[in-house]
Amino acid sequence: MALREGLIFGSGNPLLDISCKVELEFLEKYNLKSNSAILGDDSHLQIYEDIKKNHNSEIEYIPGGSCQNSLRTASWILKYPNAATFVGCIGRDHNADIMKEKAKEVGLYTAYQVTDKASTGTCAVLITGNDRSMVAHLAAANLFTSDHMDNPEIWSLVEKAKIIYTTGFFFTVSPDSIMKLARFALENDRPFSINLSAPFISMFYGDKLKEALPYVDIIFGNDDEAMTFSKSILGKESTNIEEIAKEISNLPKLNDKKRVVIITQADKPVIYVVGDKVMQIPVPPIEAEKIIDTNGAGDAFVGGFLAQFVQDKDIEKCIDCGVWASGLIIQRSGCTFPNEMTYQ
Ligand code: 26A
Repeated sequence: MALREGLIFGSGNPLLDISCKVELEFLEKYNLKSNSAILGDDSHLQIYEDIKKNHNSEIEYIPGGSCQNSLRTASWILKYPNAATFVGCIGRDHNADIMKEKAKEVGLYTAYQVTDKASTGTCAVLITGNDRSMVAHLAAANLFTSDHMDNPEIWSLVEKAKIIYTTGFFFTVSPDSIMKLARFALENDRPFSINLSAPFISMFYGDKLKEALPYVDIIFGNDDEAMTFSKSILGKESTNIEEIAKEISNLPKLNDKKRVVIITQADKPVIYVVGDKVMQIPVPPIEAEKIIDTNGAGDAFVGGFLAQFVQDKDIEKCIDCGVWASGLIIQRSGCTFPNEMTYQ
């Protein structure tokens, strides 16, 4: 399939990651789990000051935001300018400029909504060993409105897309824009894909997630998120990921295509379910010394998947590229890419 502009359309929270290695006591002070993502509240306002005071030399500023990471990864793999479009809301500030520049470097087209009412969102990424605890301060990202997509230039990119992707995280911001994309996808026979993103989405945004699910053709998540989904949405406590994935695949759907459910489990095999068909794809081991941080691993997996999907590759090939991309990203800080490598 020939590459072209606008193959992937994605919406999410554009965030600048402020990443730093911390001690476990630091997480305890703010009552944070070592491997999770949450929305920050007033009790987290001091985190940035605190890391600056204690770790100033080791702080890294990396473009982040889950969907934006996936689309930067897909763009970097495809190496075709503007093959993917990302929308989300930013402020008018230096952090926004850093993100724009980093997106442009890999050829991701960003059609940001810009607000004067808040600064660009940030995410504290607190690294302990191989784990990362993320506290998002959405700020401008929280002000995204679905009418941004009514701009004819942007809507034409939705219409052009071969696949539409959004994150569970975005349900905290703009469920109506998710539904707008979902309805378009259904009516125009375009695959609609989402990510479970974090346990708190199923726990606290379950109603919104349930409303979108009948439209979802491809759903990504990790084992933790699958288990929370089972407990909060299916009402069943279970640790059997294959069974949970099967149940998710078989939940009611508005078109007659079977829902594809893809659950990653860190270094354990990726579980991939279509209806009642369950498959496992092994993940090649990466030596512990080579792992820098796992920030962005799940996002890179999705990016690799999407990059192959839009080239009409079969699901196994899409997952293989996802595994390759996430393996690469954990050997680097955040979701950043080596220039010289390409996926074969
Ligand atoms: C609404 N929340 C909590 C979030 C996020 C988020 N992206 C969007 N919304 N919390 C963390 N992230 C991003 O996840 C990436 C790693 O998977 C971080 O910015 C980080 O780049």
